Amino acid sequence: MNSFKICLVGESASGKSSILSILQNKPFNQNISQTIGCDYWRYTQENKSFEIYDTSGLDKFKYTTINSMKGSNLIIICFDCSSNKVDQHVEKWLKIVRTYKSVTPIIFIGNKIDKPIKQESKYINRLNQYYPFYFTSSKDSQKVKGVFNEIVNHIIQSNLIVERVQIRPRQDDQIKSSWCCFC
Ligand SMILES: Nc1nc2c(ncn2[C@@H]2O[C@H](COP(=O)(O)OP(=O)(O)O)[C@@H](O)[C@H]2O)c(=O)[nH]1
Ligand SMILES: [Mg+2]
Repeated sequence: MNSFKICLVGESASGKSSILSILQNKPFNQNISQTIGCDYWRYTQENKSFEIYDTSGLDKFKYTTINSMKGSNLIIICFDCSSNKVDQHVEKWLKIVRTYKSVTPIIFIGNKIDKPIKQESKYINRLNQYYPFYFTSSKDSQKVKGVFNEIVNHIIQSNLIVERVQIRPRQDDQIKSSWCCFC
């Protein structure tokens, strides 16, 4: 497989678009504009092509976000480490992703490590036993690129990638009916 689709999801303002723009060699921007629907960027590295989908965490774009996860080889759930609602946000997005992408590998990026962390999260420590976690700050471009390279190498080398699968809700893990399936 030479083409990989990676989808960035997570709460609004967690820094998804900032991470993507750092990967595009743009400088950190405190006033970065909000993602409308979904953005897309494609790059090639060592004969492999990567498509990165940057989604919106806003409720009004929820259908676009769910639809953007379709066909992903990897889903990255991004969260703001400095938020005092970090557990709620991570739980919410994990539930959404597991509902619609039951077999796609999931990894987490905790962003904004340049800011003070409110308190250590037991919930995240527990999740860390089951999912890979990476931590970064969009203010540190080397760190963002390093983390992304690690993720890409990790997923390719460890055969974590599964074939692209259709969005299908898990029977045992339905969430609110307002989240729609685009099978
Ligand atoms: N301090 C700090 N601010 C960040 C970081 N990443 C993003 N931001 C800021 O957080 C806000 C939301 O970022 P954005 O990338 O639009 O988040 P998105 O909604 O998840 O795409 C913007 O003001 C960014 O400049 C970070 O690592 N550290
Ligand atoms: Mg955005």
